[in-house]
Amino acid sequence: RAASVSAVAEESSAAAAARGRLESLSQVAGVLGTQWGDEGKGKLVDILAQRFDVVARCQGGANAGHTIYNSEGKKFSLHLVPSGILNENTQCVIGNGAVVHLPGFFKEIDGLESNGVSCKGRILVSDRAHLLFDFHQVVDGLREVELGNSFIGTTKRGIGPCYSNKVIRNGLRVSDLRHMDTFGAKLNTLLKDAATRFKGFEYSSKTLKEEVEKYERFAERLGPYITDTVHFMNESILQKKKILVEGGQATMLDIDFGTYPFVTSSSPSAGGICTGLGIAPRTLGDIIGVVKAYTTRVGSGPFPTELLGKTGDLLRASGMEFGTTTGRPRRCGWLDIVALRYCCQINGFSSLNLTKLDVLTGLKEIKLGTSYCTEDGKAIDSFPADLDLLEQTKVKYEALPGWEEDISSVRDYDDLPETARLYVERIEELVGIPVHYIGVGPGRDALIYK
Ligand code: 2SA
Ligand code: GDP
Ligand code: MG
Repeated sequence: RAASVSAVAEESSAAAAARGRLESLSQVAGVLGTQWGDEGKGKLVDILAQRFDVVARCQGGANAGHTIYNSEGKKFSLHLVPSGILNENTQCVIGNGAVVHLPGFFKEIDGLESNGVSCKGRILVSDRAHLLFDFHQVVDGLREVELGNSFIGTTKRGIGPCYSNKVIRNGLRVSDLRHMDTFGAKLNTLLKDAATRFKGFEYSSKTLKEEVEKYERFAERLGPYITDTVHFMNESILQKKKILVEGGQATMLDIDFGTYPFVTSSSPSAGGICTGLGIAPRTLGDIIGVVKAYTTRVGSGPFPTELLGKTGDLLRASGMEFGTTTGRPRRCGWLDIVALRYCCQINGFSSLNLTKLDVLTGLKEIKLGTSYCTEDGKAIDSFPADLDLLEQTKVKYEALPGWEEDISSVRDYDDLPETARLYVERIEELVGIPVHYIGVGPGRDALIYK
């Protein structure tokens, strides 16, 4: 009896910690990636969505892959649909800063609906969001081939080419679906450009006609989803609704702050929340940075703490590090504190969610990359913009002791092995931001509230 009483007490202290954390979150909050993506943003958004009225995506497109599990343990891989969708009271928004591939969007919705997740009336798509066409995906692939050995390693979801059209100002937006009379001519301009630019790209008036007809059908189907989401978001704020913003990718893949040109074409950092949703900086409250307990990267580009040997393979296998969208194996390495500090400066996180701590179980020693220096030992004070310098960077590591215990069912911070707590607290100390959430498994319940 004493044991069961203490089990109840233990359970309630974890539940109380969870309630405290969830209740204290600001009216408008954000969840952003801090590394090179796939930190586990979707899982946190899905959990926090219980307490939010609106979950909004502000950038990126179907390049994102957010894996979440419902309370029965059923797995969902989301790409464009926000990770609040499993919580039936949450309204989901795809903001103006996102790029929308309608065939993929409807496929995702059909998949969710056939798995019992109702999407009707629950997803609003910005009339200002840009349309991403199949041809953008073809061009994405052609650009990668053209780059030869310097390829970026994109997801080939057409992201760069679609944002290029947005920035060069000839893209088509969701609101263009209301003007099908001029849609074909505008699309023709884009296709003509692509055919002029790429030898391998061909199209005919027949394919254009078929594409326009397809979009006429999409226009009808999308009608009920199309919304002035800038107005919706701002009205929701005035009505005191709780809004959670879900970032895709991460700061180290940011078009401005990432390891350019090995980046995505949008702003996955805090600034992207305002530009991608049309809400004012002053409305933002808590911004939670999601940090994997080690680092992964998919695609090309510098990765100073990458582990090319056995330990990297071990992390990939135990962390199941394969792309959610493309299935590509992810490169693995130690946690890079220099890059994380840089990311924290840019985003001003209120707290961190350290994820996948369970994956480190069994390692004798865990390393943290704490500083960079040049080949001749000169200290590098900030995260370099210069890729040549970054490629030659030497990382100095601090080694911490590991733990053997299975931590996947721990829910109370104090029940973690001492060395696991030491690891968490050393990260907090090095970056100066508290860790409020710790992931110890992929499931919804596998979260410690600290
Ligand atoms: P893109 O397709 O133009 O955005 O690619 C440019 C770079 O951005 C990286 N990128 C990503 N990195 C990690 N995860 C992403 N989503 C998927 C996932 C990736 C996958 O959740 O696993 O399945 O491969 C994502 N999306 C873009 C990309 O690798 C390029 O380095
Ligand atoms: P996102 O793009 O940031 O949402 O992350 P992904 O979904 O692409 O990749 C994260 C992967 O790790 C997914 O398969 C998650 O189910 C899984 N995951 C998330 N948090 C944890 C955790 O704490 N432990 C373990 N073992 N897996 C986790
Ligand atoms: Mg992902």
